[in-house]
Amino acid sequence: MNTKLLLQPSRSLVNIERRLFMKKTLSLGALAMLTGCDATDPSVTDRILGAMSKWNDEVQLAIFNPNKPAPVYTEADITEDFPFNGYYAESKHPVVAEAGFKLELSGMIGKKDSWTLDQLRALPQETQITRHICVEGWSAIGKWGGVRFGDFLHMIEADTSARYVGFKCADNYHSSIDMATALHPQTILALTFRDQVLPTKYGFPMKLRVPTKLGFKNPKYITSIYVTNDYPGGFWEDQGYNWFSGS
Ligand SMILES: Nc1nc2c(c(=O)[nH]1)N[C@H]1C(S)=C(S)[C@@H](COP(=O)(O)O)O[C@H]1N2
Ligand SMILES: [Mo]
Repeated sequence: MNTKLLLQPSRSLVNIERRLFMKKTLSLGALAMLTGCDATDPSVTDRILGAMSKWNDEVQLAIFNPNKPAPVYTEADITEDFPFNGYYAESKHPVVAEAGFKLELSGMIGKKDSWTLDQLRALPQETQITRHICVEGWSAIGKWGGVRFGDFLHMIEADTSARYVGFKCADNYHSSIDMATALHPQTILALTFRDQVLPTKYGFPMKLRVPTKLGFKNPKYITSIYVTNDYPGGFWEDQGYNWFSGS
């Protein structure tokens, strides 16, 4: 199975899907507007909807299988020009200074002391080569290194019976994940990219790397982490993107 092709569906298909994510529902009229196709012709609508759901199914099967870890790749598979993405142009991404930086912790956490980057770097580190999938129609394989997030949560005595872990970012982005995903062995608090300090555009000082979720649930430029039972939502989640978006 050529997963590379499967995971890079046509731009228009993804755009439709993206709008569907946001709309959640779809009328025939909307489908016609989005695609410019004659939505009163059932064979056309069937083909579009069929292709969309096929893409979904294949992504789900290839990546988001709750019974299997996300696929891992080799150094040779790493995407040379890993794309930047954000809700603004690349030139506008935040630049967080290391001097004085401290990761803030709050909510249902026993040890709420903040963490410097050197303290985080002194913890056991691991790397992963996994595929990042953006709902905007691209996917890329990258290598990230950092602290296994579940270990970190235990270390700070987070209440792991809580429902959510939320993230606040230097660019005012925010996102949240369920506790099971937070404790997933492949979820890491990434401090490096391709064995170098995480470049600013990819989220310095740290990003949460969650290979079992879509790209938008991988917050970059994290400045604070909290544990809560109150649904925290997120930047895209609040605009109608499916909150779960993964396995
Ligand atoms: N802080 C922050 N994190 C973010 C985003 C963002 O705009 N701000 N965009 C998300 C989306 S939609 C994607 S696809 C990835 C892109 O990560 P990359 O720039 O490392 O490829 O970051 C995610 N995390
Ligand atoms: Mo994305």
